[in-house]
Parts: sequence; C-alpha cells; structure tokens
Amino acid sequence: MNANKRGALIVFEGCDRCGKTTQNRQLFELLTGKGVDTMQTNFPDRSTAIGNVINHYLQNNQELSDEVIHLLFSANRWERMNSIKKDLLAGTTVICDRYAYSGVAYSVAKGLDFNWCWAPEIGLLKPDAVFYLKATPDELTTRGNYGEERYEKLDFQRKVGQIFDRFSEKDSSYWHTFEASKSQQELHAQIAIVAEKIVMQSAEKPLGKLA
Ligand code: 2DT
Repeated sequence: MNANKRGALIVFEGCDRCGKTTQNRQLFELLTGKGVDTMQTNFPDRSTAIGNVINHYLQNNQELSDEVIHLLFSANRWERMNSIKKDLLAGTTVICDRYAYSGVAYSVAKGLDFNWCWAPEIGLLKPDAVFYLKATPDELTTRGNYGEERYEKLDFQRKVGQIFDRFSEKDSSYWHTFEASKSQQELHAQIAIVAEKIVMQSAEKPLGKLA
C-alpha cells in the first residue's frame, strides 16, 4: 500500500462469451506478477442478497419486470461502491468483469430507454479504462455452453453489441476496443500494454464519478 498512489479501476466489457473472464484473469496474474497490488471483481456480484435475486432471474427461475431487474443490477453495483473505493484509495488496482455499461446495454436491448437506464448509474465510480472486447455475436455462438443463460440469443447479443459500440464512440477517451476474435495470447499482449500505462497514469489522478 502507498498512501499517495491509488489503484486503477479497469473494467472489461463485451457480449457474452467474448473472453472477458479469461482476459480479466490473465491481466490479474500479469499485474500481480509485476508487483502491482491487484484484485478481481465482477458484476453482477451474485454473493450478496440482491445478487442472489439476480442469479435466480438469470437462471430463469424468477420473472421480474425489465425495470425492476435493471434497478437491482444497478443497486448491486451501489452496494459494492464503498468497499471498491476503499481498495482503490489504499492503492489496490481493481479489475472488474462488467459494469454500468452492461447494465445499460442489456436493458436497452430489451427495449428500455437509454437515458432512463443510465440515470441510476450516475455517481458510481468512473473507470480509468474500459477494455471492450468487441466480437461479432455470430462467432460467439460456437463457444462452449452457449444458450444456457437468459440472454444468450443471437439477435439479443447483436443489440447488446450495438450499445457497447455506442459507448465506445461516446466515451472514446477511456474506452479501448480490442478484437475479441484474436487469439487469447495476442489479446492478452495488447491488453497488457494498455493496462500497465493506465495503472501508472491513474496513480496520481483523483477518482472520478460517472456523469
Ligand atoms: P455474467 O455472465 O458476466 O455473470 O453476466 N447483466 C450484467 C445485465 O443485464 N445488467 C448488468 O448490470 C450486468 C452487470 C449480462 C450475467 C448476465 O447479466 C447481464 C449477462
């Protein structure tokens, strides 16, 4: 821990099965190996009471209106904010699998209004970088166990991808797009270069909030 230097908040986003989880783990291992104090987290965080409801919903065991589940996903981030902030300020870099952008992308793909969806995310910690693993959903259906969870339908994933594209254009100052169809190693190498830069640059910057 270093009293003056904070950790970076790095988020991975992308459609289902784009390889986020693998890249998240590989980045964690790389940074840890280089002596950067790093932790991994993910949203939804299914370990909380709200996360438990979300988990039932995702496994098709519980029906909830699109609005209700949207707000629960957002609340699930809010309930983690204080502890993530504490870790960042203590100098720990946090690598996060999905964030507010997934929240908006999946709900807008269901037909909800973009601005309505973004509203509850305002004020959450702003990531220092979003690593967007961009894929053609058609490629992803060939990956293992595709279709088991609620959202793994081709048309739906295409819509989700379009919203991520919209964010990557709008928030291009901190969104970094990577081609998910590249090999794991190639992707990792590209991500590592950007991540190391972000960790260094973020150390001196104040934490931001989503606006
Ligand atoms: P995982 O397969 O990554 O566990 O995600 N989702 C996620 C939303 O609809 N809103 C959100 O705010 C978040 C974080 C994306 C489970 C699914 O939940 C979706 C896929």
